[in-house]
Amino acid sequence: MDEKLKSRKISEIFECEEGSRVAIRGWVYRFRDLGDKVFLVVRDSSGVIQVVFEGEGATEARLVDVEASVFVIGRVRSDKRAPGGKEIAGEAMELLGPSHNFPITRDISREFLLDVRHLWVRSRRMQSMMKIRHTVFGALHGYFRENGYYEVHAPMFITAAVEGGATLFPVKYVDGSTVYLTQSSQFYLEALIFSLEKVYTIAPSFRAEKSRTRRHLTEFWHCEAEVAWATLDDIMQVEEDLIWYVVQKVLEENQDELKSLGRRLERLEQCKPPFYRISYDEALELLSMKGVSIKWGDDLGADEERLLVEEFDKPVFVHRYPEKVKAFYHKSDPKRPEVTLSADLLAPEGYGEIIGGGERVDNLDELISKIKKFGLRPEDYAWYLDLRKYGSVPHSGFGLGVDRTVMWIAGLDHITDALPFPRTLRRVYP
Ligand code: NSS
Repeated sequence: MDEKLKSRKISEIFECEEGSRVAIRGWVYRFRDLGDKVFLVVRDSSGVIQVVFEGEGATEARLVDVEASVFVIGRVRSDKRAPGGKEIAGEAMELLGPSHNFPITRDISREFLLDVRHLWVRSRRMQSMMKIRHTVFGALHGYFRENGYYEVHAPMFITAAVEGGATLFPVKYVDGSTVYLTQSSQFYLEALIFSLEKVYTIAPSFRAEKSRTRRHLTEFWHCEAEVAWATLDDIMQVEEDLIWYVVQKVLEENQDELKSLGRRLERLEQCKPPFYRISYDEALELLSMKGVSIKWGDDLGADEERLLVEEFDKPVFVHRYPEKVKAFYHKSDPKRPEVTLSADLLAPEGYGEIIGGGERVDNLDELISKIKKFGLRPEDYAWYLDLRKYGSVPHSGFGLGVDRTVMWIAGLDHITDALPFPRTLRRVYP
């Protein structure tokens, strides 16, 4: 083999002049032996290209199988029939890592593809999703850093529930005590605004979700922000700016991936702020016009959210949920104490909630009475209560489910398709 010929990314080969001698390395995506000719479709992280071996050269090429890794040398040739209009006329091939009976063939049932996820991540679909996911994470960091937020980190081991005890994951700690995996970094972010004022974090959160749905993981990526002095209106503004920033970045950087996933770009292009804002009461009215009656005070589930978002062509905030459906830390609306200064952001096209947030209780006595009202013990929240004893300020924040956001932006059917190695009720492998 010609050691001096440096291998190039497959995407670069399409830019090369016809007749250029090139080398690539990658994996065999498809393989076809027509006797006198052997066709290999080779893929790398940047794309796929067809390589055709004839005569002598075909002997070595015949040894490969799907997903073998190869080093190929050949000349660039234009061919209208080849995907991308160019192919490589193969001259030499080195088999680097053989592959036999790659298990993903015809059986592509959901469960099977989850069992072999460590191999399915090589697929075009997963590669496109992961490239979009990469852009989403980068854009989240980009937005916050451009807008004066400090990135902070909170612990994963915690001692008291943020989002209710039902979904807490107990862990036996080194000293024999029981601690829990965090459901949200919110309380730590609240502590940090007294130092840095505007903070954010992107970290895993854990919930022992007992039900199997299209949108629940037991371990998900949570992007949370907290802002000193901010009101509910201020924080909704931040959320819509952030979402639009992320959507624009994906539209700029991932056209090919969106198209390969069959995503309709115009549905994303129209997600320009301002987003719609409706109150919980208005949401109930809308639902009742659609023939669904929800008792005032009950939460909106996935089905109700799906019905609601049918009415909107871009994301919609539902604000001022009743006190009892939102966690204890939500501040009551002074004009209507039975509702909270909370808002969920629902994504269009049936996706539903991707963000939950709002204004926090900042008064000590009010917080203690809310904790008790929810059947919790103030002593479990001692340090959190301290934040209301020393220079308390009004503040608001939110948590965005990154996997759900990727699911919506990429137009996926199931949250487990929005990350490479999902964790759900029944799955912790591979
Ligand atoms: O429960 S949340 O609605 N809110 C909180 O955890 C707040 N403590 C966040 C904050 O204000 N700092 O969760 C926020 C988002 C929610 O809208 C979903 O998009 C996502 O987190 N989320 C999930 N994604 C995937 N799987 C599960 N189980 C899940 N639970 C919440």
